[in-house]
Amino acid sequence: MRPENLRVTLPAVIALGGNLGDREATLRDAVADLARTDGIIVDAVSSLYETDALKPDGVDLSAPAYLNAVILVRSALQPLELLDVLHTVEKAHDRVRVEHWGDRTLDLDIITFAGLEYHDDALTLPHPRAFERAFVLAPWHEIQPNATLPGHGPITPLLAATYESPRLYSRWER
Ligand code: A4P
Ligand code: MG
Repeated sequence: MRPENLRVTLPAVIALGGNLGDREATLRDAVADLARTDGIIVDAVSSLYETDALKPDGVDLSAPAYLNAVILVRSALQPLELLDVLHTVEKAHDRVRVEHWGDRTLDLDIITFAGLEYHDDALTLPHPRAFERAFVLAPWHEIQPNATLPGHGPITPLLAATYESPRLYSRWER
């Protein structure tokens, strides 16, 4: 590699979810979009898990079920730049924002970034609801069982404390 191409990267965990359209194709395309983005290296991809839709009032079995996955990346981008990339990829997959926690083709969230604890209007790190979400913790645990969530500790007991059981939908094949 040429010296000018060396870039410092930091580890981040990204969660993917969607419950509209061809969910599997959308998630696979989104991972491919991120993997070819300059400044993002995808190190690991979890299996896809099917999960009941969580709405502000609780699990909604009348809503289409989600597929969820988690990826481990190294990012040469700053956290807000990474968030911009995620929003661009969401838009490319016809994400529309109508209802809070509403049905969507694609949601991309930064779960952790280099162990940072940070909050402003655009970004909260770690993701404020990740600690209690089986649809984040189960796929994350599959690919990084010793991970810890800043402010909350190891993810193994966090996952054990959740009520929902994500169902293995399909394994990741490149
Ligand atoms: N934002 C702040 N911090 C972050 C972060 N760490 N990562 C801001 C990503 N975004 C972050 O998000 C609203 C704003 O959050 C963004 O503009 C960004 O600046 P959004 O994607 O526009 O809206 P949202 O996703 O509907 O809202 P929210 O509150 O982020 O929802 P969640 O917590 O992402 O939950 N049920 C199942 N089974 N599986 C799911 O994946 N997802 C949700 C959405 C609800 N129910 C689900 C699932
Ligand atoms: Mg979101």
